[in-house]
Amino acid sequence: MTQQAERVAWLRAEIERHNQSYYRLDAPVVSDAQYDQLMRELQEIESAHPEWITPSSPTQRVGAAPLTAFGSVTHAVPMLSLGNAFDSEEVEAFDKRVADTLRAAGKLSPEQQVEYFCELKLDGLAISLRYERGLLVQAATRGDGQTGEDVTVNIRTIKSIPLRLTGDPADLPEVVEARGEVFMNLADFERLNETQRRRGDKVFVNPRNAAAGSLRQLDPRITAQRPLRFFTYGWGEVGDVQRPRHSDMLDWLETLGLPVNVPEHVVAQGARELLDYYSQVGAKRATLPYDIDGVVYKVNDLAAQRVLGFVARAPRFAIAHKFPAQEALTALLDIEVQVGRTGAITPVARLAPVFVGGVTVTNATLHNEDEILRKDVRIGDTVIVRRAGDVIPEVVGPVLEKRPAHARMFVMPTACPICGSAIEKLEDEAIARCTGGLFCAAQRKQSLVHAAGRKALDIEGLGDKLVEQLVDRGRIHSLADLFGLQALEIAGYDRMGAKSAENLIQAIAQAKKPSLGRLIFALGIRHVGETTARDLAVHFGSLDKLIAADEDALLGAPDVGPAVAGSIKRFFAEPHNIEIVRALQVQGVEPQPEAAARSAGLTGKTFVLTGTMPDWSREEASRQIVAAGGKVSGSVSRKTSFVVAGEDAGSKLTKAQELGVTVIDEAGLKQMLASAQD
Ligand code: D41
Repeated sequence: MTQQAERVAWLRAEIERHNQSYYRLDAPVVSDAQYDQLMRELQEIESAHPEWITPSSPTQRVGAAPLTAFGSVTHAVPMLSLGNAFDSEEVEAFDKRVADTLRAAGKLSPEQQVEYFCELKLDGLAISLRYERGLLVQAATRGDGQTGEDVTVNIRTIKSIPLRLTGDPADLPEVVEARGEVFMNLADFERLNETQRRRGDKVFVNPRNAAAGSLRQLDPRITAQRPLRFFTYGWGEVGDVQRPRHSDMLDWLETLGLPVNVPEHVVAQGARELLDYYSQVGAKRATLPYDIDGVVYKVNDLAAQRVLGFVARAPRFAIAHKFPAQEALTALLDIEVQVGRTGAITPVARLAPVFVGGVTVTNATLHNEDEILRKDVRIGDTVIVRRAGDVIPEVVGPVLEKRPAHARMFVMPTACPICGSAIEKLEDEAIARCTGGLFCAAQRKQSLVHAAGRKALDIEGLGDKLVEQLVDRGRIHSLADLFGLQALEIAGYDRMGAKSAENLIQAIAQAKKPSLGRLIFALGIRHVGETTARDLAVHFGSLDKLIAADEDALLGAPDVGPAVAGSIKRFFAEPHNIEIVRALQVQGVEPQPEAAARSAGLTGKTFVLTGTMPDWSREEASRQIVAAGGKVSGSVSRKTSFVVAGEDAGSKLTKAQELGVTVIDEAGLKQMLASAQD
């Protein structure tokens, strides 16, 4: 070899080594500038000696010339599909089936549990990589499992995928096929969409579509600019390489330089440990840098896998345990507008009912007019609906391929659909507002619902349905009227028996002595949240002093700036609002002094405790939560704010995962309690 050819070989190895440390190990060892320097040098030599360029040179990752179509590839070993389990019973049934079969075949003793290998189920695209004599020669999509598309030139641009396997090709089988998932990290996806938006290019609805779209590019130079990643979870042809377990095979593939998601892998014995893995992964799902749609369990012993075999195209030795789907497709029937407490007009999508995230969704928010335009959502479209955790379902975007000819654009009404007042949109605000104020029944209702809320007067049993009836019947015009209600008159309302009417009147009576902060918050002054309300209560000491405060006095309160001060001033300048305050006093509402030290703490938060915590008994943890204003409940529901899970947490933890309730541990709870005292 000439000196220059040697230099080329060294540069290529060096650059690939840096690609690996950067993209696969997330641990760069050189600066970007040093890396660019090496790359430039290699490019210069290659342009002087084009005959030296090989497909596995790192310079080729920038993308070859565009294709006119993808070729097709027949997989040497078919790419299987995976069966699904949607709940713990199905996982238990899977484990039982596996154990029974293995015991019948004499591969498992009666007292032995089946050993499984647990992986995350990445939400990307399945790809097969073919290496011959250590060099990447072909990459194909899964397709129908038998035949896929040739995406080799695109796959070469993914820097975490080695173009050449580690080690001496003489020690490798002639052919090594690695299978895995191509995906995009969430942060990279956001960044990509940001760029797309800026350039006026197509915005992707989710990382999966972005990964698929990027890989399906006929122009690899575009793919090269897309932040794709890869994790190996299986293999096809591997010559005569034999290892006893799935985990050993992945270890081997990793030694060849293929990316394997080692930190997330767990070996488990029996169904119980599979469900533990599911719970643990569910608990940290939101903190993972990429989307997953479940976990995968695989019988670890490869001889046992062979005994189990396949049904149709799916192996009997593996199953995907899916998280409740957070996205679904449905028809957008109409877009209506809702009027909020402060008059904010929110467009709401009326949807054909669809099951997503564990519940049936018929409405989803579209946030505001600009958002509808930006997403290009039209009435009649098939849309993607997302429901993550306990947040309000939202319309992610339309499926353009399915847009019918009659799809029509949304037009923001110019008058409030409830009170007929003008709808206004200020220059610098995205939100349109009804100008009707408390003249608008919708705003009146929302204000009452707000005032009755947990963080305000906390009137149990006074929800939006009841408020709706009270306002529609003209029984209540303002917050003060609430305190004049009689049990008898509401006992006949929808869903109101004599007993619940009694309870409600009692709850209203109890609300006559709120802390001053809660009362201020209940008034619903714009920009005055619960913390500001409490600060104002502590600072001014009485409602009359707050009402009398001029701008300067308001600005003297903690964390009150011009926007908040102006808003308070305007609120009390409105005679109608002063009337409400006076009427409240007439009804006997007496705010109690705000204890300075008391903080909102965990008020309004409900906790469920499960498992054994390292330091605290459950009783001690309960005591701490209640002391900080929180509630402790025995069972998990959608209303649960947090599940505190210790060692050996069981079904409550699983339930929390299924409902998307946030799970924390004792340390997390302690942290929350500490910050609640600030
Ligand atoms: O992460 C994944 N999406 C994933 C997919 C995974 N971790 N393991 C998988 N294992 C298999 C078998 C057991 C058949 C080798 C899979 C898939 N298959 C798969 N992906 C798409 C179809 C099948």
